Parts: sequence; C-alpha cells; structure tokens
Amino acid sequence: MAQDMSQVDAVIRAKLSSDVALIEQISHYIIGAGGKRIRPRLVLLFASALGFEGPQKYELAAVVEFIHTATLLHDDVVDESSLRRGRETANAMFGNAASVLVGDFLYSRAFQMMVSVDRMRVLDVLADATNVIAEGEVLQLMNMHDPDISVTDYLRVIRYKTAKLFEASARLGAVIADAPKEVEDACADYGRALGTAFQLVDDLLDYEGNTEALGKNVGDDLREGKPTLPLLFAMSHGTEEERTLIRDAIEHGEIDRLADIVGIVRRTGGIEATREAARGEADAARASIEKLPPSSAKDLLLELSARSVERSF
Ligand code: GRG
Repeated sequence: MAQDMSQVDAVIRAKLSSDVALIEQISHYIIGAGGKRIRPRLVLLFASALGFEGPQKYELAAVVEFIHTATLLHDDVVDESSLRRGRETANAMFGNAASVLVGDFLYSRAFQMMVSVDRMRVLDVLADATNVIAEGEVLQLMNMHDPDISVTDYLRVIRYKTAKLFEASARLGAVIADAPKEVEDACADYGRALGTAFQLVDDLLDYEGNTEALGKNVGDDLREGKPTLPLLFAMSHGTEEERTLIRDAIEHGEIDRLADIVGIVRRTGGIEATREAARGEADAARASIEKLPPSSAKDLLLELSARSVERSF
C-alpha cells in the first residue's frame, strides 16, 4: 500500500498547516513519529475492495488518522503517559494544556475536511463514532480501580473507545463507494471485530510486551488501576492469595508487585486467554467480508486481521 499511503501522508501534511506555530510543531511531532496507520488503511482497502478509487478516499483516510491522533493526545494527558511511538509523549514534552488544545485543533480540522467531502452520511458516521469514543473513555474512567467489573463491562469499553473508530473507518470505505446498506454493514462488522481484537492484543501486550518494541511503557494499565481482561482472567483462575494481590493492585494502582502480577497472569493463562479472545474476533472479522468480491484489497484485509492478533507492537 506504499503508494496509496504516501498520498494519505501528503494530505495529512497539507492539512496540518496553521498560522499558529505551536500547533504545527506539536502536530508534526506526534504525526511525524509514525504509527501503524491502520485506520486510514481500512478506509482505503474497503474503498478499493468495492471498486472506488476517487481522491476523496485519501481525504477520508487522513480524517480518521486526525481523529485517532486527537484521541491519543487527549488519552496521554488523561493517563499521564510519558512514552508513545518510541518518543516522549506530547504532554511530557509540551505540557498537558498544549496537548489537549492541539488535540482539539486536529479534531476540528478533521470535521472541516469531512464537510469538504460534502456527504451527509460521512458526517453522520463520524459524528456518531467520535461521540461513542468519548463515552467509552468516560465508561473506562468509571471502571478504573474497580476489580469487580464483568468481562461484559470490559468489552463494552473496548468496543466504544477503540473498535468504534475501526468500525467507522471500514464503513466510510463502503460509504464513498456507494455500497448497498448490507455491504456497508458487513464492512462495519469487520471493522468492529478487528478493532476489538486489536484492543485485546493491546491489553495483553501491556503484560507480555516490551517497552522498546511497543514504543510505550509496559505496566501502564496496572499503574492506572485499569481492570483489563488479562487481570480479570487471572483473578478468576488464580488462588485466593493471587486474587487478593491483583485486587489490591487494581484498587490502589500499585506497580511495585508488577513482576509478581505478570507471573500470575502468565501462569493462570490470562495472556493466552486474551489472545484467544482476539483470535475469535479476528475470525469474526474475516467471516464478515466473505461475500465481498475477490480482490487484492480483500486479500490484504484478510491478512491484516491475522497479523493484528499475532503482533508484538
Ligand atoms: C477527541 C473524539 C475525542 C475523544 C477523546 C481520550 C479519548 C476521548 C479517547 C481515547 C481513545 C483511545 C486512545 C483508545 C485507545 C486506542 C488505541 C488502541 C490506540 C493505539 O492505537 P495504535 O496502536 O496506535 O493504532 P499507532 O501509534 O500505531 O497509531
């Protein structure tokens, strides 16, 4: 996808322009650090798989990357994170206020670009998605430090905060290709399942991964007292003593016992169970697009779902 992605990067660069120097500095800082660009790839791949090759697909691909970047800027402030994409986070480098405000700039620039595509359905999909993402973050805040949340509560948060933008990206590819509603829904189903798989892996890498490969600090979820699936699984499969240790860590956001907790998560099978749940979602994603006509874009979408489960960063 190198050629297509360089078109997206060209749109991104052009649309970052502002008379305000600090906006350009911070937005280039975070966007220039790279990232996997999965969400724009979804827009492009679904548009191509459905036969659409117009330039609006690059605009919309840049839009979803801007929204994603705005959420990262805000999220790193909320989580007080210090490392992202292998660099100091923007909040660590430029401060919380500047980070939040540049997030607002990117978010509102994304809406200006959407309007320029001149399709009410595009605005509809993204207005809905961004609203649900914000709900997901608030739900997550409410679950913080609560070791008693259910797996259903946990899955709701990840469907809202992460899977919704994947779903919207996939759907937009279908919307600009003028696909019939049932095809649009099938693409959205793929995006939602892929996004869920992606966040499940994100959550397990916080216990299994390493900081250098991930480009962000491992153990951050525990430090914040986030009850994710590896911990929920370990609590329900560990001994009484292990359960108490994990409950305390979630309640107080301690990481002094991180090494012990990682050991318990591994021994009880919390990592493998989370990866298995991600595999289930990736399988569902693949099944959703079974009926799309054969194409190289479809092949890439099938490959993307497999790779997102086995990824280590
Ligand atoms: C501005 C609409 C808006 C909402 C603010 C803070 C917040 C509400 C939402 C945060 C949502 C969030 C950051 C969810 C986590 C998603 C996630 C898995 C991010 C990492 O994505 P990658 O791995 O990142 O695709 P790269 O660096 O590869 O781009």
